[in-house]
This record gives sequence, C-alpha cells and structure tokens, in this order.
Amino acid sequence: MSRLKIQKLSIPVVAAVMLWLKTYIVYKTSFDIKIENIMQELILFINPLSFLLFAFGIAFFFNSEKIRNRYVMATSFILGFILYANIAFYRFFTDFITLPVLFQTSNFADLGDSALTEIHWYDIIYFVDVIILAVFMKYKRKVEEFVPVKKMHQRAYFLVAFALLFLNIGLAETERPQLLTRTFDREMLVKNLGTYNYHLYDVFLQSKSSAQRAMADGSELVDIDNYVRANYVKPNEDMFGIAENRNLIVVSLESVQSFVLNNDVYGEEVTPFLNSFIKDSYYFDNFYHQTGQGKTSDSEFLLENSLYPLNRGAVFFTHSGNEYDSMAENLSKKGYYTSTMHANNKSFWNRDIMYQALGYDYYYSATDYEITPDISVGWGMKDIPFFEQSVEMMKEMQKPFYTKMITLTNHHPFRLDEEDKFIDEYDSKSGTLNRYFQTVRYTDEAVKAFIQKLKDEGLYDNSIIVMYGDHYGISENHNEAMAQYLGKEVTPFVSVQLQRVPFIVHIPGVTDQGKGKTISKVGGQIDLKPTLLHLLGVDTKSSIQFGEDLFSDDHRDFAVFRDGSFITKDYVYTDNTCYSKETEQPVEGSLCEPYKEKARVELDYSDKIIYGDLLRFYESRDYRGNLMEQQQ
Ligand code: GP9
Ligand code: MN
Repeated sequence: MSRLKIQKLSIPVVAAVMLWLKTYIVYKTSFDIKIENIMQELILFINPLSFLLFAFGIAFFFNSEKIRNRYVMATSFILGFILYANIAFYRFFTDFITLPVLFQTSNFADLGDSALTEIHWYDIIYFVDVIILAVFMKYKRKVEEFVPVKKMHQRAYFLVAFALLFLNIGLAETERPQLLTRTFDREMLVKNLGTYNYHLYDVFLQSKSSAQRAMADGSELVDIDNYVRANYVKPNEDMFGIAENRNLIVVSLESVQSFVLNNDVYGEEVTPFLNSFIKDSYYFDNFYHQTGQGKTSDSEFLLENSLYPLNRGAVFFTHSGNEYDSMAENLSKKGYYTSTMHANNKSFWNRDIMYQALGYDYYYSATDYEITPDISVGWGMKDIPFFEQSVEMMKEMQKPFYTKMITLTNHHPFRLDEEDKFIDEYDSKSGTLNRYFQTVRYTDEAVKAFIQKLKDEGLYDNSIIVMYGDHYGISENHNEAMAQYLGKEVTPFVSVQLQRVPFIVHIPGVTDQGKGKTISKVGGQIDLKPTLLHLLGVDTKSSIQFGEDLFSDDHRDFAVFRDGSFITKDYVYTDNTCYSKETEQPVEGSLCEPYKEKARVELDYSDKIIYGDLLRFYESRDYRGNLMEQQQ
C-alpha cells in the first residue's frame, strides 16, 4: 500500500486497532478468562477485531471529514464505555453484563450501588485511546487534506472484516462446537466471540423474547389452565406431608443413567453404594430425563417448574426474566431457606441470573468453596470434597432448608486422577464409554461419603434425600460400544430406554433399613416438583404444572421427550414409529395415537407459557375473572 492509501484509511483504522488492542489488554488484566491452549489465546486475541472493523468502517460512508471524525470519536467513546461498564460490573459480580440484568428492576438498586463502589478516578486510563484519538485528529486536520475513501478500498476493507469474522467463528466452532445454539456460559461466549459480538448476540436474544412476550396476553392461559385442572391427580394420602418440615436435599447426579445401576464391569459393581441405597429408598426405575440442549440447566428447570425446557437453546439463558412458580418459592413460603450448591463458575448456564427468577435465597458457587488443584479434576472441584465442604455449609444453614446440589466429576470427557479410579476401565472402541464407568464409580463413592457425613453431622435424620440423574452421559455417537456392553443392538427403542435416569427418594425413618421399594411407574423429571412438594406437605392443586405426583395412585404412566418421543406403560414412540415394550418391536401406529396428542399439547402449552411469560398473569391477578369481564 502506498503512503497515500494508508492515510485515507487512517483514522477509522487507527481507532479500530487501538480499541482492539485495548480490549485484548482488558481481557488479560480486568477479566479472569481461563485459557487452556494456544488456539484459545489466538481466538481471544482476534475476536474483537472483526466487529470493530465493521463499526468503524461505517465512517467511510460519510463524505464530510467533520462528520466522519465525529462518528469515529463517538463510536470509540461508546464502545469504550461499554467495555468499561463491563470492567466495573466484573469487579463486583465476576460476570459480564446482560440486558436482562440491566432491566431486572429488582436488581437495579443493588447494581447501581455495587457498580459505583467499583469506579475509581484513575479508571480514566481505560479511555486513553479516546484521548489519543482526539489529539491525533486535531493534529492531522492541520497537515492533511481530506480525501473520501475510494469504493475499491472500502470493499477491500470490508472483505478483510468479513474474512476475520468467519475466521473467528470457524475457529470458535472447532474449539467449542454448538457455541451459539447451546449458549452455555457467558465467559465462553466472550472468550470465543469477543465482548462486542457477545453484546450483539445478547441484544438479539433479548429482543426476540421481548417481542414474543409483548404479544402475549393472559387469554392463552385459559386453555392451559383448563388442561392442567383436568389432568390434576390427587396426592397419595399416606405420602402427603410424610416429610413435612424436614430439610430437603436434592442431589443432581451428573450424567448418571439408570443402566449403570445394578450392573458391573468385568464383575465389579459400577455403583455399589447406590445399589444398596436404593433398597433403603423409593427407587423409580422407569424414570426418564427430559432435557434438551440446556442439559443440566434444563433438568433444573424441569425440577423447579414442572414445565418443559425449550427445544432449542437453554431456557436458563433465553427466559431468565420470566415469572415462575418454582419449587424453591413454594418452599420459601413455607419457611424454608433455599439454595443451590454447585462448585462451578456461577455464570455457567446463566445460573446466577436465572436463580434470582427461581427465587433461591443463595447460590453456593465456586467462590464459596475452597478449590485447590489437588482436589480438582476436569471441570473443577471433585465430588468428594464438594460434598464434604457442602455439608459444612449446611450445618450453618437456617433450618428447615431446601438445597439442590449439583455434582460434576462424572462429566464428559470423564477423566479422573489415578487415585480416584476404583474400578478398571471398560474395553471398547469408545474411550468415553470406557472411562464413564470409572467416573460413575467415583461419584458413587462420593455419595456414600456424603450420606455418612450427613449422619456424622446430625443432619441425616431430619432430612429427606433425593437424587436424580440430570441427563444422559453417553450419547448416540457411542452406540457401537454401548451395544457391545449391553450385548444387544442399540435400536431406536433401546436408545429411548437408555434415557432412563435414577430417581431416588430416601426418607430416614421411613424407607431405610430395607424398607425401600422399587416403583416401576413411567415418569420423568417433569414429575419431580409435584412429587416432592407433596411429600413436604405443600399442595400443588392451583399450580400450572405438567407433571404428576409419582406416588399418586392416579399417576398416568407417561413421559415425553423434548423431541416429541414418548413412553407409556406399554409403548415407546420415537422416530415416527410405535414400539411395543414387551416385544421391543414396531407395532401398529394407532396404538400410540391416543398419546401423541397429549405429548404435542403438553409441549406446546409449556412453550406458550415460557415464550409469552404467561405466569406473570397467573401470579398477578385473577386472570379468569378479568377475562370473563372482557368477554362479556
Ligand atoms: C456445569 C454443569 C455441567 O455447571 O452443570 O453442565 P452440563 O454440560 O452437564 O449441562
Ligand atoms: Mn449435566
């Protein structure tokens, strides 16, 4: 490039490059972004650039120097300000700003306060590029004549910006598949897409859901409410309130599927503790996970709301500003102290925000635990110390409490330190499946120690301990190895059956000492909320929920997956095929027909509630009364 061309492009390019470098320096100094390899570092380095080239490139469309310079200055300041706002926010919340956070009015007071205390006069340093730019412009104007940029150069410039954008997305996709469709963690979004693109994406998510919300009114609730009322099943009288006023401890067992229970690898039990524990508990062996792309967070959503998660993305991200009638809120009203315990980054799955909507009193996240390298593996803190430290915190909790604990060690890619391997690996072509048994075995050991510690610390007798698997651990990519282990082909029918996860209800004094029972009713995570609330003596007659109390005699054996597959007492419907459970073979489609409508209606109603934020109408007024008035 000749000297002249460089000059023509100079001001917007200089501004973009300065802000680019500033952003990278901020990444490295003001945010705590974990980088695991050189590729991630490279992505982090280039990720602000494409957006900035676009943003400043608009300047070329202005033919007047004055306007162009003003535009560049304004853009530089506004983007710098957004970056700085994130810095101040991060200092306090160790998280990035999202629009819902800014607009959640309940947050606002806290936010304003906290952010102010994190602002210092010397932060002016963060605007050094804007100052340089101002000086530069002043000086340049004196020595140079303004020449608008030629079309060809403009095109070349935007071509470079596009190329960089695609390079960034391409690298991010190889490093973190399904980054956008799954949207799991803000830190990961910022790390891979850059802070500016992340905000654009956040605006997109927010406007989409705001539009859907704005178009909804309470009238849709009438049909839904009628459906839910008509399908309400009465609790079992012997079980209702059986654990009233006890602490409720719910353990989400990461990636634990039912097939590992009462099973072995080369003669060694995979879950020796759970195998005996289920004899001292109510154990549901036909219980299915119903999660979608939101994985663990979807299972939490099902548990808390008895609503289905979405078929795309994670509802924890997309609808964290909604009104919910969560299990935690129901228990709060009954005087419970409510919390979640999970030794991971609190913004993962947008939990820190969503948990406010779900009404937990507290979220014990990574910063509440003492996590050192020797007690960490893979995703973070190992389950054994996690349980150990959690019980210490439980001792201090106000009683009665409800806490949901989320384990982590049995997470893909299922890696362990040597000393934590209690059984041998399985031997198949899938390293994932081979290691899976070992990590499940580790989690089993952790649960064993946990129950013992609850007893030692005097928390056991007055609690009820519930466990469920959050979702599958072994995906269909490992069907061949799975077939080898199971000794049979993984047909679509078997695949559905593999979505069973354990659901265990352990009530000291009631189910222990061998007084447990295996219950084979077909159910799913959608049933958790009514089942548990009824055990604690909380009525759910007026809740909008799609689950049914699994202890109720009237529970209809039924579980529907997010993709529309479903399971009944006798049939499995998946891939447009109806299978008999008895023969495991396809049967006449009409046999599944009556349930198809139920599956469709439930998923559709649940989606309507979430997209339209319909529970806000249910909560705030007697919408039926209002509607009747409107209709008259
Ligand atoms: C992360 C944990 C695991 O906090 O919940 O997430 P997953 O990938 O299983 O949804
Ligand atoms: Mn999980």
